[in-house]
Amino acid sequence: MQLSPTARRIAAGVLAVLAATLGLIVLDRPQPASAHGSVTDPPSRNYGCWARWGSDFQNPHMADTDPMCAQAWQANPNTMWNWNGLYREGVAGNHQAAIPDGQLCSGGRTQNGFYASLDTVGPWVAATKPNKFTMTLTDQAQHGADYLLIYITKQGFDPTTQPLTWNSLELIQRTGRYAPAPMYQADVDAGTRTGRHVMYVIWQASHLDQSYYLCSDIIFTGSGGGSPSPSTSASPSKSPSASASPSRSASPSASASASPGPGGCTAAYAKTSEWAGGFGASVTVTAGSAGISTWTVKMTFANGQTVTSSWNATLTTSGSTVTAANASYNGRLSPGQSTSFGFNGSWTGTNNAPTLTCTAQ
Ligand SMILES: [Cu+2]
Repeated sequence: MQLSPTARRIAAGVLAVLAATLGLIVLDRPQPASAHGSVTDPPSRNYGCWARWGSDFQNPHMADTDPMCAQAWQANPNTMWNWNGLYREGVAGNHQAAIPDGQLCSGGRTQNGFYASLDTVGPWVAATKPNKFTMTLTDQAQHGADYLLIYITKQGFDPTTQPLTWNSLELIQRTGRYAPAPMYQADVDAGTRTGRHVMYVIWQASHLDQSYYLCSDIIFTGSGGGSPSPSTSASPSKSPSASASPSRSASPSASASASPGPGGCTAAYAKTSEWAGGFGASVTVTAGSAGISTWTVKMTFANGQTVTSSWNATLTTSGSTVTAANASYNGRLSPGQSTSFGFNGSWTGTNNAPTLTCTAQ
């Protein structure tokens, strides 16, 4: 049966009244672990902070290695715990009218500014991507999508020093509908952009007029696709806490190491940050000429490094070998498509890249 949005809202209202009469409480406001969604690859700002630090959010190293996450956790930890709840209702498609410049990443300070810290200008940790990449939106509630609007900042805009505005964005793509599913993907072509950018995704959910506003920070390698080029380097930027963090490495160093696995995938490793005793890394997994449905990346470390936290994959350690298995939402890749996972680790002495083996099915 096809109901108009209005009819659906009325029906939902009637159900809510009935439920209340029965003594039940019906809430669609953010509650910890409530089921909605966000862009998980490249990670949205608060999803990334949750993935990198959720199990370790009191780690003092966050302030010098990931200062934007540190300020967000300080402002309100619920911004991260509710990484999937950044939405407004009743916008009726008038997104630009509803959201003032400088407030794009918080959905116009939606929900009383619950997500306001995501608008803070500074060096957000960014995912390294080739210029053609696949973005993944995870929809834990399976709302479906009427459309996704995918914007990327114009070349020359610097998100580490300038507030995000509508005029700083270029609409790259408006997708069609997605039937309700645990995740939605879109192939994105960033053109000839290089360096640091923000991808801004508006997800118009289908169950009612609910729209999500999601900022993901990206460093484009300038390559057409596949593995990141080794010449990547982010423009180092001043951060409010940079002066207090002498050990913070100024720019990510990427070292590509591809190995054609028997199942048809390659993996490329990039160290994204390093500090005394710790480091962050991201690994890009690219399917070969045949599509794949699952992947595993075996990383063998020669210098005794250990993993302390990870995101977008499940990591298990056996001696000096760490095996990463895809998450539920990023195992399936069509030919040539890429996804990435990341981790934080500890090191002493030498911190060389691991050798990688990618296998897929
Ligand atoms: Cu929802």
